[in-house]
Amino acid sequence: MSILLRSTLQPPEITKEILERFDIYREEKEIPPEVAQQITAVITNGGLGLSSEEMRALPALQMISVYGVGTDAIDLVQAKERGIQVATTPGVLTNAVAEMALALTLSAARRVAEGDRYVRAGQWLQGNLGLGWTLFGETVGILGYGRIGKRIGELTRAVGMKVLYTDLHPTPGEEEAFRSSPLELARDCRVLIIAAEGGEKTRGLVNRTILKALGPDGLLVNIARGSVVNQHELILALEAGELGCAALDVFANEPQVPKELIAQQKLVLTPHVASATIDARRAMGRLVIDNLAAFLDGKALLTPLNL
Ligand code: 8YV
Repeated sequence: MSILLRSTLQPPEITKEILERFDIYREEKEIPPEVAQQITAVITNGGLGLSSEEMRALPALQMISVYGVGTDAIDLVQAKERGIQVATTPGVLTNAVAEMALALTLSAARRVAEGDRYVRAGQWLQGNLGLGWTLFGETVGILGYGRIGKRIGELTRAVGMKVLYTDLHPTPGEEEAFRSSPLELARDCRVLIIAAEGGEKTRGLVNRTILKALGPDGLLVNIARGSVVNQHELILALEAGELGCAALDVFANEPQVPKELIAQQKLVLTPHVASATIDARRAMGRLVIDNLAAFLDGKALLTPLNL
């Protein structure tokens, strides 16, 4: 047994190929110590990652192949110290994730999910659903202007929104749209979309002050990591009417979603599915396999992280 598979990959033919081509140990509960000694590579996903303790329990580990782009659940410091290579799946999920950001934005502004429940519950017979609002002419603020953030910019521009963003540095050629802090960004936009990395640097970054600045007509969209938002303060801001609405694909403690969020009909809540299209997942799975095969052949990884 030399490769630890932490979770099943979709579509099923990807997992089938992994099981056929590699010497796989499928993680269920505790990994027996004699197996742990022999693991040289791990296949994991963005949510599960590989914690400090889990990594320490694998003394022969040399490579981690991530089915996703998020590495916030992986102890990268230990990986670097031990010379463990890490590969992710950048690029191939950008369109899927950015499309989901647009879908959540549209769904919240036009009350799509709410309208669906309204029809199914027979409420239309008693009267019309309340009004939504048009995205055209509104301003979107993108927090985290990397690959995914930039694609969200293109898509939201296509529906007639003005795009602003914040990141560590302005993007050359797009200096005017840059805002130097999330607070400044929130003040200047109606829709704030989070596309930043998770992890300690961004933990709780979107707090009540920022949500208040977004305001009672504002919409918060998150397709990144639940940890970027202070979820408790988000609930308080929504309940106090300081923030208008939220459309969330990610949460602080997945798959737990607080009852206070579930109770609010105007919110759009999805189960961490931004990259979950057949095309994106197939391409992500292919990259996981190809990176692993390169490692086993002693070749350079296709999409390594620069640790
Ligand atoms: C996936 C993700 O949902 O890329 C990431 O970091 O969170 C997602 O693309 C996940 O890795 C698959 O479970």
